[in-house]
Amino acid sequence: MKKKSSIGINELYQKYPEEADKLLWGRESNKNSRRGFLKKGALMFMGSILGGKVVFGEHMPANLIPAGIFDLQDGPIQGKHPGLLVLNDRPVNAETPAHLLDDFQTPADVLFVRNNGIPPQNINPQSWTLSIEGESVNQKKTYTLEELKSRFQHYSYHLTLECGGNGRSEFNPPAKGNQWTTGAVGCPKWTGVRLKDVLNDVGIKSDAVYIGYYGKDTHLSGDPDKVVISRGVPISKAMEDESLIAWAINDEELPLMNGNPLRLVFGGWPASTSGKWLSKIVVRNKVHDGPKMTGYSYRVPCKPVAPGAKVPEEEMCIIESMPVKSLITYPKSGGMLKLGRELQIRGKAWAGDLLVKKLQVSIDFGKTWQDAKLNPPPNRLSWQSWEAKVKFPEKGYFEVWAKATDSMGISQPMIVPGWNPRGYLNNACHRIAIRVT
Ligand SMILES: Nc1nc2c(c(=O)[nH]1)N[C@H]1C(S)=C(S)[C@@H](COP(=O)(O)O)O[C@H]1N2
Ligand SMILES: [Mo]
Repeated sequence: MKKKSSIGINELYQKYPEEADKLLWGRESNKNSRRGFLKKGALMFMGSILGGKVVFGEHMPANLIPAGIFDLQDGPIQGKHPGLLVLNDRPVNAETPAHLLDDFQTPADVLFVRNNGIPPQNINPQSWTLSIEGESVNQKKTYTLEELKSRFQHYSYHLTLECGGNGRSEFNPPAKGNQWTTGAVGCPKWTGVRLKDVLNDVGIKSDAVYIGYYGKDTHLSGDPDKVVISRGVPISKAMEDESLIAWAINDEELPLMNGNPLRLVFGGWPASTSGKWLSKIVVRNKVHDGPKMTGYSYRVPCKPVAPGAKVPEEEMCIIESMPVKSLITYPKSGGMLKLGRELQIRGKAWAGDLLVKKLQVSIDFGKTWQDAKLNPPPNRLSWQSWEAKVKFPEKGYFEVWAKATDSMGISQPMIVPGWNPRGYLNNACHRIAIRVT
């Protein structure tokens, strides 16, 4: 059975109406009764939640959810925006519709969630520790969260976090896994300490080639000894200025679902490298080999293959920097516009370790392109905002397409690129529908 705390109020009422009433109203009711027999105390308690006396409370049927409760809810996922699209609820996976990514700094409650296991319960930041160990450290060292915050300088960076499988739903033949459309991406401001400062404080050996992370989430099987996911990055990426051990998003503590109280953030690389609920980092003298680091996980064929091809394991390569990509975040797809009026368009563009140097839009399915105004990023590895104005020549159905080009001159493809067995790295152009009337 599902944990009740992990389901929404509607589902709770459908599955456990009596218990739900008890939870909400503070005492038991009878399925067919009204709430009239509830004690005054329960009604007053409910009133305090709803912001006023429930005037005709005694007439309200039992097992009916007060409508005002919905306004108080933060959606089906703890601490997250109700507009997220839930792809899976065990483990929790939810993506962000493009129009909710219009802020330059992605709000914490809007950032997508990709869990491979079950987030830890009852987190106590006071007793949280991070250990640095592995064959390539001189000596294991453990820091409390407080020590990390007090002993090292704090840095904030806008860092783009994108799941390697973002866009997977478009591959054909289909790839198994979360069927992300466009929303497994975001770019909040992250605050923490530099991973390199901590690694230098511990002292790493000259044979170090990779780091790997371990988090406090638990395996879906319930086996406490089974590691959910343990990935990492080469030591060169770990030692970059922007590689953070972070405890804050947009100056607030991390949402539980995004790794509270501590996580890694490697901007521009598959977000699977950014370990959540971080409790241990290992410094390795070889490529890290934790769960989901090997085999077909987060790897693509080293050389392009035909769609549906069987690829031997040894011909799969680890994904590093993510490819150039963009989103149209305003307007929302499906809007209408009066003929003759100009349409304001806005969006974001990012390119892994690189800069985006050009953003173009098209209203004729890519036949012609018009340059958008592209803004510089506030720091390396941040996405960039862009805006454009377009005019439509006549009434009818149009699509607006956006195409970004990186500093190496590589552009987004207009259709789904490079099929691969697990459906990673789809950076095809984003498009929205507009009806001109
Ligand atoms: N401990 C832990 N870290 C993790 C994961 C996880 O399941 N457990 N998922 C990874 C994957 S695959 C992605 S895409 C990102 C998602 O980060 P977010 O949920 O904060 O958006 O976290 C990564 N870090
Ligand atoms: Mo991911």
